[in-house]
Amino acid sequence: MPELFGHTRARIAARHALITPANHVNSSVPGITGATTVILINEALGAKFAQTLVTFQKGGAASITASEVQTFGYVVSGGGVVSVDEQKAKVGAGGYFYAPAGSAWTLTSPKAGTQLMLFQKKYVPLVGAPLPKPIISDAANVKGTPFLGDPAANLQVLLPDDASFDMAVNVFAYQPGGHLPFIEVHVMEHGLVMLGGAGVYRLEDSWYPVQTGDVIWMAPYCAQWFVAMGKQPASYLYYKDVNRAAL
Ligand code: UGY
Ligand code: MN
Repeated sequence: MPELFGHTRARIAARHALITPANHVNSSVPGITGATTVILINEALGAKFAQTLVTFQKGGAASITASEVQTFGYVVSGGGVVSVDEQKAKVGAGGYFYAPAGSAWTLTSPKAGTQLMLFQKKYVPLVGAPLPKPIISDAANVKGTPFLGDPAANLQVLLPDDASFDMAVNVFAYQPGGHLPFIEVHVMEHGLVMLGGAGVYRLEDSWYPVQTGDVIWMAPYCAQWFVAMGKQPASYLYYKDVNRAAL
């Protein structure tokens, strides 16, 4: 989908946004060196979380100190060594980690061009629920399930389905023609990146052609629907807030 000179597929609306790789502008972020960092979604947009893409050069590193912020990181491409507190492991594409609030994390020895997608949110504790524990894992080891029984829409839930967690991150993979079964309208907010393939995303009353690398923000109650198009399967990684009281 080449863009015409002076045109963009990006759209920043009050309750949703689409940002394409052609729109990226880097920020300098404390703790990240030898890398380009693009803050794709944060409070400036109206979101209650941040979604950031880090692309490492050889010799680059991320070293983030403990705070009230929890971090989920997903290796979109390349690989490196991740540590969260005392845990340490090599991760490749599809590898991911979860650093709870109060835990420090690092990514070191990245292959040149490694892309790491981060979802970060201030942790909201729940009385009676223990703090979540650090995780380093791989999406390849997470069993998917047909979404609402549809084998053309496969859902992998990467974090434990447990009340300790106030965020979820999932991978949704669709066969060509596969689609969300209905137009969702819900209180949960989403941040999303297309991992592969292409399709059409409905956001409120607009329909957007989307492809690999595109990022979407959906505010709470943003009407949403997706259909995968083309000859290849399409997949996206997405964040949502979960497990906390309505009031
Ligand atoms: O988990 C979800 O709300 C998911 N079905 N939403 C989405 O894919 N846009
Ligand atoms: Mn949804």
